[in-house]
Amino acid sequence: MRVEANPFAYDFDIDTTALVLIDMQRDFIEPGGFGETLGNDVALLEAIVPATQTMLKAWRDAGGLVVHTREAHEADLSDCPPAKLNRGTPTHRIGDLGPMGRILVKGEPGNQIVDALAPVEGELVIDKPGKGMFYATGLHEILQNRGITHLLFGGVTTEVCVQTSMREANDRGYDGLLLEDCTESYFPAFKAATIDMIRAQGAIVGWTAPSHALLAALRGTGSD
Ligand code: TIU
Repeated sequence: MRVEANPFAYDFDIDTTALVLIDMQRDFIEPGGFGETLGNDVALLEAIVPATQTMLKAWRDAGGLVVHTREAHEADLSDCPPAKLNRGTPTHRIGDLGPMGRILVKGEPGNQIVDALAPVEGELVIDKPGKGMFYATGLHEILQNRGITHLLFGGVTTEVCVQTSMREANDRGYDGLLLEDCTESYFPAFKAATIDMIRAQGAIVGWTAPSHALLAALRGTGSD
């Protein structure tokens, strides 16, 4: 299957490709979570939910593997290094009690994936203590065991957890494609810069494409 992508066409087989949705959790997308405690306007991020939902449905219908990640820490914060815990001047720190429970803590209401994109049986849900999806998660081994070589990325935020995960994936030998309208940042300029730098220098980190290009490929109306 071929997607019209940048900087050039992206070829993949559904059987060896996973759709990865990074951290589409209430902590980043809804008021009262980690994103807002850092001083961000979370309204921008909610806007990508409909396009991401359409993509998720099409990928499920095509029979592709779905991976959801959450940025999530143990209740005792034993997996949260002081360097992460103490960074900046948020109104609430990781582990503090906010309106949606303890910030970025496993099992809390704010740590759940938004309802519109909730995982279904058979999909992978990976809790990650870092920004990247491979650090301390075992995900590489899981994907290798399933023969996955290609990863389609959506999620938040573009320049933090999504970009870190794409770079980690690139270094592990995956071909990654970022779905441009299924990712968002609190800073539009950072999103634009991230898309530019991913596909620069002949896809140095990977490819990017609007979701309609992937949908067209799945419908068989793409270029191949
Ligand atoms: N702060 C910010 O932009 N992002 C994060 O802290 N985590 C993710 O991107 N998921």
